[in-house]
Amino acid sequence: MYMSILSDLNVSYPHIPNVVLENSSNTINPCDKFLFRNKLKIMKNENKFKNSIDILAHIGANNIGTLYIFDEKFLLSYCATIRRHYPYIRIEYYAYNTNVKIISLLDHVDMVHAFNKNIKNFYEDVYIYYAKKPTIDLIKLITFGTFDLFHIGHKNIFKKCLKYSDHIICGISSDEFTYKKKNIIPTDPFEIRKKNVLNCKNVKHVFLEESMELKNIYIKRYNANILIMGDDWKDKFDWVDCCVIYLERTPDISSTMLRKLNSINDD
Ligand code: C2G
Repeated sequence: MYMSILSDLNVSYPHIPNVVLENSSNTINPCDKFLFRNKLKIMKNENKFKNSIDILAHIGANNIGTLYIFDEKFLLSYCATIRRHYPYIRIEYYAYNTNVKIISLLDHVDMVHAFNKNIKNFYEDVYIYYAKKPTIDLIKLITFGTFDLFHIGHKNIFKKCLKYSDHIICGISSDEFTYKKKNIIPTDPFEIRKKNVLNCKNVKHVFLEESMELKNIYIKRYNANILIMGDDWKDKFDWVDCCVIYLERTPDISSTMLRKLNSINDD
């Protein structure tokens, strides 16, 4: 019966790749990370998908095992359908406001990340009946950098992070790690770089970043659920175990430029 509905759909929706038929009928197993290891981010008002068939086809065709949903309308429209067709997909919802209509759909969600305590308490209200209660925590954002000769580009990336979280954790590269990355020793000692970063709004904690590969350990240690970097690192951290967002870099300013200027002035 199920197959016939889809085959009928095939007639009117030729762009549905067969893989969807297979996946749906073969019960996708998310722990088979090899197969469904890809992640999909649904940011606010992206409207990437016209209807549920579109999104179902996309999930199947791209082996999507994890969905990070920031768009409330998307959750309201498609969450139940996605869960029905892909029972094992992992769904994480980033809640930036409270919405009663959302509550009945949270049974289909594995994790709710709330922007602040007020929103967290709203979805944790004891009077809400959940058939399958999602884990509910706060959005914690992690970012990384050398932050040498602190400049407007660094300041801007922290400002842009405020849209996503009011709890920012920052890993600042050690001198050794910076030398490994860039073949230079930072001009500013770690304590100065730390002080400059801690001066930024909502930076709650700074730690020493010692290697590129330790990112999942840092993410786990600080319960981070969003990693943000400038787009000079685009796609470089898609392997980590949380949602990754790349933000536009501030043009025409860098520590390298300032270092060159300093050396010219010294001459
Ligand atoms: N940045 C920016 N605009 C600039 C310069 C930097 O948005 N004009 C951002 C970078 O994209 C990065 C952050 O500021 O997200 C810190 O930049 P760097 O200090 O140059 O960091 P980097 O040495 O690239 O270290 O594990 C990742 C590394 O630690 C990143």
